[in-house]
Amino acid sequence: MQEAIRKLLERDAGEREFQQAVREVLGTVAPFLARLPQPVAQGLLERIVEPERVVSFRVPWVDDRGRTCVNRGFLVEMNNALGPFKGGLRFHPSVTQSILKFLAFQQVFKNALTGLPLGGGAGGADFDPKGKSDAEVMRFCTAFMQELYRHVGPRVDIPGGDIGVGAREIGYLFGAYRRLANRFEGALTGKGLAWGGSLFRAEAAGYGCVYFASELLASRGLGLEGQVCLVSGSGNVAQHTAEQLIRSGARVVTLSDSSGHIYDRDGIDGEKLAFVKHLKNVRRGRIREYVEKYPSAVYVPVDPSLDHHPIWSHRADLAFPCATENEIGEQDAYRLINHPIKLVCEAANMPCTPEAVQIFAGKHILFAPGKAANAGGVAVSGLELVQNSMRLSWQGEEIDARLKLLMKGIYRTCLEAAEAYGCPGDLLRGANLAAFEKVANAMLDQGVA
Ligand code: NDP
Ligand code: 2IT
Repeated sequence: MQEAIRKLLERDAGEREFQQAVREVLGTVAPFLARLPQPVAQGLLERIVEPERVVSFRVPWVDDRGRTCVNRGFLVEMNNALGPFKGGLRFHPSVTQSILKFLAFQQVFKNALTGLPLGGGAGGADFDPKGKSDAEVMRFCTAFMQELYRHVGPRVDIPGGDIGVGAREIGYLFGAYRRLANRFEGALTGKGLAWGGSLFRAEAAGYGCVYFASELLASRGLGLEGQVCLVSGSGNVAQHTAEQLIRSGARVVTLSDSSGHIYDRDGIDGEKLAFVKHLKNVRRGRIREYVEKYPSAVYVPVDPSLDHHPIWSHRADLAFPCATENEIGEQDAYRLINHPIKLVCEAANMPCTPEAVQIFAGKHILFAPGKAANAGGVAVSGLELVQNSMRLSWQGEEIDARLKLLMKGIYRTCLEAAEAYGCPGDLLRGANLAAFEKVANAMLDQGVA
């Protein structure tokens, strides 16, 4: 199988993140493929790693000093066998085609697990919203949408948020879409509540992760109460993961951004989290300011000379990586298993390297794979679309109840697939096999399309 995957990816040489994501999924689906005649399986694999469409475009805009800036925008439409393309938009200087292909590939299988009729995609640009004025961000979003509007729409491709794309950016993008398309329709998710957004969309990815982790812990007779938790990041997913952990009686002791992390041994409570939300979402400041406000906490700046990330060295029971891909490497995993950590829940997309995942598996650490655990975000995006089509909005309690049910359902789906394919308890294989089976069967039903 490894050789077959290598051959499949020959054309994508240099796309490191995409290759990593493909290997992770295809490396586990041999038991499903073995049921198909060899030529059918081969044709399926060749189609599944090839995006339906990749659009790359110039995004020219003018900064506050009157200078012309040019960024590179992308839209990756990976697979629409189950429904219209859907995935996040990422604005970050590190964005490349490889990163968006990895996100889009993962999204295909994540969306399949939600049970909603959604295909998978992703988009974004190498634009850095950090340090830009609101007016600059708006000009960039307007310029980005000048190309994107040709490709998106409620029946075609419906992007939502991801790193660097939150409520502000979705607002500017939607404003531009509405004017360019001359239609008011659900072409984006994560919208404001007054103009087609859904209650609980902002909370969904983080809350959903905690609901998933809670199911997994319960299977071992454990609960969240009193558990010491490491949370990385301080953006949308980290804030809401921390919020739901705190509500569940767990003790969150870390948060981070790309410059460093804070460690608060007393625990981050509701009031401290409200400070972080204001710092990050309104003042757009840095996490180091936490220790100016709460001096008993410590701040540790990033040290690029280290072979590990010190945030994972603090003793804890549970780890929730909520920042970005590959933030838990081999050396971090060794530290985590020594605590010993009881559970690692991937709230970000692909935050654990393949080596780290192997180390956790070797020690039978409970492991919640991102495509299952963080699917609550896109699932509530799916519910936002349903509300838009029906031209109504549901109450918050109704959506939270649906989110809980969805996360329970995803957990059960992974567990049952793992059981059916002879790897009981292995949620990563279970998630991949259940999702791959669903997407593959839809593709086979629809012929060579
Ligand atoms: P945000 O932009 O709101 O927050 C991202 C956080 O991660 C920030 O604290 C940021 O720090 C940090 N970060 C970003 N890039 C890096 C990096 N290269 N190195 C270190 N830290 C970094 O994004 P989200 O919270 O929305 O997304 C976080 C993760 O969750 C991503 O993997 C995303 O794909 C995934 N995800 C998001 C969903 C959503 O609905 N938004 C749903 C499911 C998954 P800084 O401010 O310094 O950049
Ligand atoms: O990774 C993800 O699932 C997201 N960034 C959410 C995408 C969405 O369409 O809501």
